[in-house]
Amino acid sequence: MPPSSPQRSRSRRSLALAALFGLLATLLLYATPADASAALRQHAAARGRFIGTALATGPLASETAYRDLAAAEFNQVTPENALKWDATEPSQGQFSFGGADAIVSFAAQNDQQVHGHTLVWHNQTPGWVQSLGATAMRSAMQNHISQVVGRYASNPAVVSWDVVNEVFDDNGNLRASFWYNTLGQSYIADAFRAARAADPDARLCINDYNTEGINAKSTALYNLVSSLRQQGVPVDCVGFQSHLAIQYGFPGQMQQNLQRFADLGVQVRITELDVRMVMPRDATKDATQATYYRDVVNACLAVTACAGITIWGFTDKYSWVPDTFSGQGAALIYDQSYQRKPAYTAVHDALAGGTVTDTTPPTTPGTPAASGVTVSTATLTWTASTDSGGSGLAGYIVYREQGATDPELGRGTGTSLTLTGLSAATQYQVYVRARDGAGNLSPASATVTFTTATGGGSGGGCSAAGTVQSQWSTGYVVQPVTVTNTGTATINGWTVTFTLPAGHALTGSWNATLTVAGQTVTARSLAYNATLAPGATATFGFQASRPSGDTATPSGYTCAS
Ligand code: G2I
Repeated sequence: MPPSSPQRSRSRRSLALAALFGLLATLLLYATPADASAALRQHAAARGRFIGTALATGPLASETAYRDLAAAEFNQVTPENALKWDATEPSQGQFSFGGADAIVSFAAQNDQQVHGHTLVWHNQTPGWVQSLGATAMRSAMQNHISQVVGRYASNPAVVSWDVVNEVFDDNGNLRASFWYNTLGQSYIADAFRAARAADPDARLCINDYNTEGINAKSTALYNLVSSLRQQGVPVDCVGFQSHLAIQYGFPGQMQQNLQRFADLGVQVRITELDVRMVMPRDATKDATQATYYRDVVNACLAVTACAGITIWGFTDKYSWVPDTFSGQGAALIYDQSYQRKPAYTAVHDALAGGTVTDTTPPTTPGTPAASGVTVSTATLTWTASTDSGGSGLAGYIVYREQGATDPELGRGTGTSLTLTGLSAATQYQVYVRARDGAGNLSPASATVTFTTATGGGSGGGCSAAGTVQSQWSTGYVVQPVTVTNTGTATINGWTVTFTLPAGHALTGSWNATLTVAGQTVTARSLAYNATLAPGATATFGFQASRPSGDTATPSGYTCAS
């Protein structure tokens, strides 16, 4: 470029500014000449994603360097602590939004979207909430959500919320928090409904850690999200915290895990990324850390429904890690002196990378043909789709045509699939959609209709029994309902029916798909627990509400296979 060009003279002016304004102008320089050195937010925006940081109110108020980098590099922010219950409602009905407002107005000034973290959590919640009885606790939760979400409902900067945070233990059981112990599982659905009522336009997320890879905890989360959505609970998004450590390895199958959630129809996002190490830092650890950052960004970029990545802070000067994990730290992308680390470059280069996002869906699969229809199974075969978008054909999903939401009946990678767990003597109208590696779904194929055989086949047979695990005046949890193959042949799918007393309503279920017609509940096996050898058992559970004072519980558990 000739020295006299306008571009160059703008650059000279930037240099002059640098002398005057120090760091701010240095950032301008970085942003001026070439795309390759643009800020993280510019590259992220070009990929249709956000790159964010958690913000702490202290340094935001007191440090220019902190503010300038936060503004220059990120197009999304999450208040690290300022929107938690202990900050916003320290005593009942006394709300304080000073810290949160400061972050929201900073974000608005800098064209950044805000993610609200977090409405219902077992940490950083004042003692007064924890000691309430069930009725008072439920209404305190609903009021808190209504006030906090309501305050920002008309603010265009605030676009999403962590409605519930960390509801699972690592083994996949629901965490025995004071919320769960007092209210049962129903607090989760109630929290989402309250948030939707307070801001119908906000995106509502469930957030957790150690759910990045495919494991027991992420599978429990997957089942919960699937079941909540089937019940019409407004869960729009799943957050994967991603507090990683180089000494523990990278989560297994992260991209596939994000994709399976995306296939439920939710947005996914990386919400609290950091990668810690055992101190002291060295170049080898920094390099390994950089690959973790790169791989997380690439996993998100490979999944169309992944909205973006929030890093849990940006400078090692301010990080929760050393306070929590003694002897560990250096988890972020800038060091304590605001110098970029290899992890910064890794995030930058991954966001700037040349991989073109595939937005082209595969072609429509052929009309499926049904064969081998039994009491509970049927085999479908269809002609293949093709994919030209670059990510390649990843497989097919079979859906049941049912109206507003069509449940998934199974998925596979080939052009034939045996459906299991079907109900006896039932008509099914099904269709197939192809899926590519980026999660794009093809149009639906034409449908095929078949009817399963009548039950009671040779050697078949199963029984079911339900145990009330806990109950309170207005509800109960039945766990487990144990399904036993009492026959002499393997069964491929079971259906349990039972009677719900009048006035009772299901509020949650797990490990089976439950539907209600009048007072009859039908629970169908899922792909992973449909097959039972003779004598083998599977379990599922559910929760229901009932009128106060009613002590009845469900009865008449009957199993068919
Ligand atoms: O623990 C890491 C994160 C896990 N997921 C949920 C996040 O909300 C959580 O964030 C951390 C914050 O980064 C810390 O800053 O949550 C911690 C508490 O649960 C936060 O630490 C607290 C300290 O424990 C308090 O002593 C301190 O007063 O931060 C408070 C405000 O600085």
